[in-house]
Amino acid sequence: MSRSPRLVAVSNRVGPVKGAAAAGGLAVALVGALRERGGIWFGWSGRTVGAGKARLHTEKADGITLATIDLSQHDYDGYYNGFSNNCLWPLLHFRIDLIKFERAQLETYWSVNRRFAQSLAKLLRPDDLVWVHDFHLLPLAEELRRQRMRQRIGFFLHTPFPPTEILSTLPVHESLTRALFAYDLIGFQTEDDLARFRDHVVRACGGRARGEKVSAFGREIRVGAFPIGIDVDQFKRYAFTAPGNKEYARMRKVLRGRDQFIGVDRLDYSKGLLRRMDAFGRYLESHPRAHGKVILLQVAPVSRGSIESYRNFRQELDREAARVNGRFARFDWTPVHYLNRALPRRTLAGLYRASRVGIVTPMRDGMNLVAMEYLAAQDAANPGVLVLSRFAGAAQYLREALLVNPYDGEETAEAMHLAREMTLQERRRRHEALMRRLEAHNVDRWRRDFVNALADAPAWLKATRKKS
Ligand code: ADQ
Repeated sequence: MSRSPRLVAVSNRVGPVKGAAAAGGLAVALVGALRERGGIWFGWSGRTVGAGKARLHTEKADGITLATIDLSQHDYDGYYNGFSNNCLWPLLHFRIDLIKFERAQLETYWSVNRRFAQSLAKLLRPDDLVWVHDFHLLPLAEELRRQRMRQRIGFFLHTPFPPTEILSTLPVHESLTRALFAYDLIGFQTEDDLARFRDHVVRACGGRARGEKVSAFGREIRVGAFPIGIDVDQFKRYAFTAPGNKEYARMRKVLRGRDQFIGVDRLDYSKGLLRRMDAFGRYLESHPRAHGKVILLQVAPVSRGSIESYRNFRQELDREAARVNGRFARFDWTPVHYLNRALPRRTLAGLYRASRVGIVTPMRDGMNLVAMEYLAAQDAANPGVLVLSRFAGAAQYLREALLVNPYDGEETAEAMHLAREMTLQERRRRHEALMRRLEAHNVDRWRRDFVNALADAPAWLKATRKKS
């Protein structure tokens, strides 16, 4: 048994342990870290039950304890669909126009966080390191402190952090920011997100920010940028061994020499799918020689389908894809292939590999793992080209991609053209540089850097005493 402190990961959903590799990104990273330290993964069970019937379940899998609690339908609606996805998600992606703020939902959000804290507190040991993930759980540390928990607690935000002017539109921004100061370490995806957090603390909360130390509300905490990455070797393997290899060969056969552009995104308005369709239409408009020779494969599984803004968005996208096809299709060529389905990761890897261009054009994104997966799946001897939005966190690291402003349809269309025409030499030069960056920022480094920084953060009691 390792002598280092035990790690306790907390996220809205608890991912599979056995099939973690298949589930991808976060599950792989967390399971690796939890196995190393014999830890607990805590979160919602994914089940909704009658009010008063919620239970804590624990099970062991591969040396990791999975601890989950149920939620009532009312709690799920208020906490998950309501405040998390109808208010915080658009806010964090700079979409004030889509925010639906309801005090009753905020209360449910907070009470679910309290319930999480009460159940989790019973499982914690004094020297555990607690690592909380994402915007569903902003007040969790504050609620754990109420339960007299003194452990080191870190928080990682997977989404962007918005400018203070946007955040301040949320009526309760101050109590949420105050709650963040119950953590000992807060991690962001990029330096820009970190800078916006610092700015918010100074300008909206009267706090101070000096390097990695930020203070406000009578407490000093540590902050940092910890860019998430992927397991590069694993994804390469997926693309070049069965069944990914087989999917690749099958796709090539189906394509019959045509070039494929690929987009893979949850069906979410932040991913820029509407403007991407429009840009592809513009590309076809201005490059008639591409007709019959290029297709756009857009894989977009339905996400958060019970929320109205998502349903509306899906209808608009259906219309936009149909518009481009209606305008340009011929009896022997359909330019847009559009699937609303999740695919196994190995299949995805084969499809990425078979695609000449990867199109990743979110309007705003915390990082974007698809951009990295596309690169890792390329054949280094004859790689495809990544077209990447400047507003994805990944653009701060993947500088050799063709960077575009997704609000500029003409620029995006032109990048599609440049990507398809790029010489082999140029493609290889860019791909080589990008792979070096991917390897430097792989997912192991992300979780090691975060967990080490959390272990080094001053303990709760010490930090509080110093202030008083
Ligand atoms: P997401 O918004 O979900 O993640 P992203 O980073 O692109 O966005 O990750 C999506 C993952 O889902 C990828 O691993 C991708 O392969 C997978 N996926 C997408 N479509 C799929 C399909 N049709 N079938 C199977 N798998 C599919 C949030 C933030 C991001 C941040 C990540 C990680 O919004 O900004 O990069 O967390 O921190």
